[in-house]
Amino acid sequence: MKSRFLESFFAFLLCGSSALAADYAQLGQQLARNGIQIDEITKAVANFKVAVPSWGVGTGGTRFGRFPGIGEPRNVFEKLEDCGVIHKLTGATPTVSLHIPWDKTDDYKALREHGAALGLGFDAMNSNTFQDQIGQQHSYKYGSLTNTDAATRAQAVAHNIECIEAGKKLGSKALTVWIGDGANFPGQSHLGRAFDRYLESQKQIYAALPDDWRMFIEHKMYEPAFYATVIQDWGSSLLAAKELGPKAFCLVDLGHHAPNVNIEMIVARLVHAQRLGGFHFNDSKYGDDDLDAGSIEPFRLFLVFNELVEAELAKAPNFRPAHMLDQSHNVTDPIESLMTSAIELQRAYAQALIVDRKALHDYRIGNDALMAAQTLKRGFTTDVSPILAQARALKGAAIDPVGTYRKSGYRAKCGQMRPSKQSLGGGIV
Ligand code: RM4
Ligand code: MN
Ligand code: MN
Repeated sequence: MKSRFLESFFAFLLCGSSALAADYAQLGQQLARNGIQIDEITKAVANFKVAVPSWGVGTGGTRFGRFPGIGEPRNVFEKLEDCGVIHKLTGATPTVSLHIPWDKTDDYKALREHGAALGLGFDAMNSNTFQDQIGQQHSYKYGSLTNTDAATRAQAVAHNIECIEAGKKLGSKALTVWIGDGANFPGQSHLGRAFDRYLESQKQIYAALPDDWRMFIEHKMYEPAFYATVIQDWGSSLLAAKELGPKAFCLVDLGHHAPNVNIEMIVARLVHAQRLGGFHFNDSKYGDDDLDAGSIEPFRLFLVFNELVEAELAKAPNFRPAHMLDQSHNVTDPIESLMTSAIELQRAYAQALIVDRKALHDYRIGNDALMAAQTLKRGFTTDVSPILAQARALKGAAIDPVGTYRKSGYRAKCGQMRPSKQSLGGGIV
């Protein structure tokens, strides 16, 4: 499907709304009473961007099974088309993050052009050494970058360098490295030596990074390794980033922590260390559930954005976090989930932006815990939906993205144009 097709599909559905004008004016008056100019917030929200994960536009699955949706994209070119729809309707997702080899193609130039025609660029490249590929010489069953076998480590290093090379052709500027390496049993692995091997491998990948690239080190507490994961927490991630050099940063995936961990606190510390590289936004109830951002714990998301706004206002050095979604959609239309998630991030951002920072500061200094908490929470409890809709309207995106998408019939059309491949396997994507 070419971009002109997308234009014709949605153009007639992008229209103004008198209800929005009234709601926006009313919220504007309310915020003005606290000295906040609504148009400034709308402008900031309109500038907010988040990358869509290519692996998120197909229907996800669990290790128990996968229930495919209608008209799923069958290759990376079709994935980009769906990403184009998400951006067209939200105006918030101008980039896509690819996963290699899932998105491998022999014509990256054509892929880049295809993206450009859809208004899309490329965010961080993701390597995959947590699965074996057909024809692969050495297995990652017992680890990749930290494998005890040097040839296996070398193969994993080479794969990451291949991802950088592909990314260069696409205009990407970052490599995200997440490995599942670890142990299922106490005693299985020497915890210290595994980390040493990790650093040794990562140094080789780091050496291949172009000067204007960044490496994002993504930690995850467990899964697939259930006893000990080599890069299991932000401490290990930060140690590695510091040892590797100034182009290495830590990536926070919201689903990769122990239950009840204070993630906004981690964000604050990484900002302080000048090593916050970016996020994989999603939500979770129990583990790495990869549910839609803001669907389970919107207050937590708000608190994370509160730290980001604090850092932005303080002009924290080296503060340039990449925003990316990392979700798996098992029971919803992925396009709808991804649009909704991008909007939830903008909501959390807007809510954090309207917090009365001066009052909050004064209450903190005066040790008025109750009023400090209430001042912060007022941002969260304010319905900023008119700001989000106005930001979209200004950009020519849809006031109601999901409604517009449903009316368009895009999914049904995909069902006709993309006959499904029979697949009964499990798997994360
Ligand atoms: C991992 C992690 C990575 C993602 C894979 C698919 O749990 O979140 O970011 O690349 O899943
Ligand atoms: Mn992730
Ligand atoms: Mn994950």
